[in-house]
Amino acid sequence: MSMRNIGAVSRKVTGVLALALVATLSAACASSTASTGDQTTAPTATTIKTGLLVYFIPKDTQNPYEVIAVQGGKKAVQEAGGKAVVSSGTQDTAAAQIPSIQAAIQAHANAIVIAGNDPSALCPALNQASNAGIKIVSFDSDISCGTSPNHLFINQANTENIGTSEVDLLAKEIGSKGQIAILSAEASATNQNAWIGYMKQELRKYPNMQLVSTVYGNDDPATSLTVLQGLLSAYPNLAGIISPTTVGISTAAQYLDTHKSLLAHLTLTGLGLPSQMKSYVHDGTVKEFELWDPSKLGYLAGYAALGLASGSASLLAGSTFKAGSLGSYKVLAASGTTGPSVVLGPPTVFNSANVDQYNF
Ligand code: RAM
Repeated sequence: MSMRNIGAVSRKVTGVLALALVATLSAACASSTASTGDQTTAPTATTIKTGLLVYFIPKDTQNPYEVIAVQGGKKAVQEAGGKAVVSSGTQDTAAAQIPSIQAAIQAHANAIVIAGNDPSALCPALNQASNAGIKIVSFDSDISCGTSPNHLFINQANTENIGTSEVDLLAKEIGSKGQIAILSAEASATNQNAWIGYMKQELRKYPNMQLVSTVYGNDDPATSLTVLQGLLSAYPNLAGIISPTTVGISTAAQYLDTHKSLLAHLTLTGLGLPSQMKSYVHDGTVKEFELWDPSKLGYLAGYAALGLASGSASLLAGSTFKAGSLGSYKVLAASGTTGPSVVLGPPTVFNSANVDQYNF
């Protein structure tokens, strides 16, 4: 082989080696990002890292439901040797949550767990957080950002089941007939709107039940009371109200409790905290309502965030992760506008027979 050929071969070998080195390095980088970066591949770690910083951003800091949920989340983070910060506004708006997302970015948080007050308005800030390496988990009320950022939604129960079962509960109590209304929270809340969508679908089974109005109390007791009173004066013959919010149903129950003559024709049901509703169940103002344990929802969301930040959980459909004392949970495939999600479990129906057994 001539010197020129040797030179050519050696340049070729060097080139091949260089390519091999680049390939090896990029494979190494890929596998290191796969552990916490590329969340759509299977989990690469089996344990949760210690010292993780998780920001919990509930709908607001005052709603008792949200307070209980983030307490559950904090418990998960503390169990895993991490640090939890709870930050949000006092009103259920996306604008009030954005400063908390910015604070999480500034603090170099490992994960954000957020209940969306709006499906899309939070996306740019969350995308910025994701680009800074922060894992995004939504809980209670999802965000709808497509794949920017990729995120995992921790759903309290099957969305369709929550919506349809509330209509079925009311139908049972009012003999499937009469005018009904919905007392919701914020008009932009993804969870409320998804449930209301399924309520409307379920109402097709009850041709004699007529949905006459949906009003929004913004998860603020005073606003909820005002819109409730407006509803009652606009529809004096209302047969039923479904309030799929703990703030709305407790406000309405309190009002009906002091205006008992309305109970002659009006039935209230929806989603409520047993702790807020038990006295109204025992005095006959409300017969049945539903919910799940918000602290378990927050705890599960906390473990999802810890897992994503550690590489021991992923967005891959069918992958599983451990959620402390709740055991193992499976990631469900994206469907419709909902991305990968995890469901806590079926809701519980509360009535006079069981309402005292729950401490949330
Ligand atoms: C309210 C909030 C929350 C909802 C519960 C049932 O506290 O609107 O988002 O999940 O009710």
